[in-house]
Amino acid sequence: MKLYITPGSPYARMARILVLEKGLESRVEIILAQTRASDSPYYAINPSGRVPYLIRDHGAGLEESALVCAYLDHVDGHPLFGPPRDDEAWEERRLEALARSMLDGLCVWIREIHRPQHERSPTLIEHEADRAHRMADVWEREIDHALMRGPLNMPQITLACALGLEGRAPDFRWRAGHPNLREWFDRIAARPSFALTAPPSAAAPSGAQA
Ligand SMILES: N[C@@H](CCC(=O)N[C@@H](CS)C(=O)NCC(=O)O)C(=O)O
Repeated sequence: MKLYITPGSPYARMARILVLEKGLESRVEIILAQTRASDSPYYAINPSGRVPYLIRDHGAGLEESALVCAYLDHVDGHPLFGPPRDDEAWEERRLEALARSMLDGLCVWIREIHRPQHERSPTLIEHEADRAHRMADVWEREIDHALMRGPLNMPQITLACALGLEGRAPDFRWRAGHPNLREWFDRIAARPSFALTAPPSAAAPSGAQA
């Protein structure tokens, strides 16, 4: 299989974490894609131009981090990250959606602050900054949910990839006033699959944009 990524993409990072957690390194070739360039050769491979993009061994390519992660989890016939037991299924999906909501907003914010100054919208930046800080308050409470403290799952991976964007957005100061979240994040960030996929910090080239 071939997995197209950029080093700074939190969505691609989720797929890279799955590759490492599932021990699929020998089966998945990680390839750097050139995104956000008008004449990128990557568009001939994936016309949407987005990452992650997984080309299966004998099949069409897959887009969308949730689908790519689910495929990587199931490819060996021994899924580790779902589906959860019936009574937990909706709770897990609720938490994953909450984490993804934060992640999606952060990516909009980070893209905006990486634009040339004259193209940036202060209104959008303020809107996304406020959203991110509200979501950090929500997660300070939710982080004690049993599913966030139990075995690794997609809500945990998604939230950690969102919080891990702190180095890409200097004003995303979620640590202050959120001691539970800080303790949780620092523990999960030390896991080898997270440490090995940490995004480059703010001054990275455009290929590392969120
Ligand atoms: N909903 C998609 C989002 C993927 C996405 O937006 N990836 C960004 C990088 S963080 C990208 O490839 N951007 C390139 C572009 O928009 O052309 C997913 O979950 O995979």
